[in-house]
Order: sequence, then structure tokens, then C-alpha cells
Amino acid sequence: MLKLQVFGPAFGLPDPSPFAMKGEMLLKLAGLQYTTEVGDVRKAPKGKIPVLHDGDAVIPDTTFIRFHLEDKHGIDFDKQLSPRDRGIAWSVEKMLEESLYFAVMHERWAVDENFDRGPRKFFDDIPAPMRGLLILFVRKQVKRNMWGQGIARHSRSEICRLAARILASLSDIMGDNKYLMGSRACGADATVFSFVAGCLCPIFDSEVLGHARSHKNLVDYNQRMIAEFYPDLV
Ligand SMILES: N[C@@H](CCC(=O)N[C@@H](CS)C(=O)NCC(=O)O)C(=O)O
Repeated sequence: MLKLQVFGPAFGLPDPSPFAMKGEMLLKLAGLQYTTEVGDVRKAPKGKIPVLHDGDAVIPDTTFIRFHLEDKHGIDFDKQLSPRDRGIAWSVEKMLEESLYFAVMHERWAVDENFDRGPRKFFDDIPAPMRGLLILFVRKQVKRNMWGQGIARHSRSEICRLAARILASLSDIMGDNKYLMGSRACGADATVFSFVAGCLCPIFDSEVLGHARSHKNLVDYNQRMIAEFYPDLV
């Protein structure tokens, strides 16, 4: 049995981490039986969640989880796509993971009101004297990473402008399709759904939410994907 380590549902999302949600979506799209359990980043091989356990194999990182499902389970997530569309789908996926992700993280972790509404709650189970210190430590680390990646060197309005262009590009590529690339879901839908759901999460007060809401096709897609893959959330 496949077991995926995730963070678990929060903020009305299947998982607050777009990568944990993507990992689970890959398993759903593959049609494989799996279970989930709450993981611990400190014990994860690459210090990040999600992590897939498949028998003795331990696979961290969603792109390598996808490769594993392709190699070991013979799944071709994109079998209906032309080579060109496979390339477009892969590029869209990486545009969200390598660019939009940092804008979303910045809005959640660096903006005080959003941090209080969201990530601060991850620490609720830590006993009071430790909690404050751990929050300071982890938040500082996240901010340092965002500075190193570069996103934190921009103003909030610049960051939201970057996110707006990405969401507009995504909306234009999806057009009237049911899924990203047409009438059947492809591998990149795991990422696209995770990020669209995350951007539409009403808990976080951000221009990113307004930009996401301005694309009716993305809002409709999100509702369709929730109904199809997470009917319990409806
Ligand atoms: N490239 C990784 C990214 C995973 C990732 O960034 N996970 C974040 C949550 S969204 C995490 O575990 N962060 C914990 C940390 O950095 O300490 C993937 O595709 O799985």
C-alpha cells in the first residue's frame, strides 16, 4: 500500500501545502490505492513534505514522486497529450511551482495578518513557553529562504503583480477546457488544482485572492475539481 506523508487538511483546503496537495492529487489521478498520514519535516529525507512510502522505497519531492509512479507503476499521466502539449503542461506546472509558490508563501508568511490567520495555527499544539520561540525561529528561516530565492526583495505590490500575470497566463492557457489541457486531466492538473485552490483560499487577505477570483474559468475549475476529487469538502 502506498502511504503519503502530508500536513493534513487546514483552512478549508485538503492541505495548506500546495505540494502535499499535489502529491495526493497525483495518487488520485493515477487511480492507485493509498493512505495519508501526518508527516514530520524534521524526519523527512529532504526536510520537506510530502514524502511517499512505497514498500521499502521512500520518495521525497512531488516531481520524483511523479517519476516513481511513472517508472514503477507504469502511469502515463499525459498519455492523451501531443509532445507539444506535454511540454506546455510541464512548463505551466513549473511556472506555478517555481514562481507562483514563492508569491503565495510570501503573502502567507511575511504578511502579519495572514500569518496570524494561517501559519501561526500550525504551532497551536506546542506548549506555551516554547511556542513563541519556535514561531520566531521558523518564521525567520522561512523569510531568509524567501530572501535567498529573491521574492522577498520585491515590494508586496510587485509580488502580487507577478502572481497576477501568472494567474492570467494560466487562465489563458486553460481557456474553456474542463482540465488544464483539455477534456481529460493530465499530470499538471495535480499542480494547477493545488495552486488555484490555494490562491482562492479566502482566509488570506491578499491581492492574489482578488486576481484569482477575477478569472471565472479558474474559479469554475476549482469548484469542479473539489467536487470530483474532494467531494467531502463541498
Ligand atoms: N520541491 C518539493 C517542495 C516541497 C515543499 O516545499 N514543501 C514545503 C511545504 S509547501 C515544506 O515541507 N516545507 C518545510 C520546510 O521547508 O521546513 C516538492 O515538490 O515536493
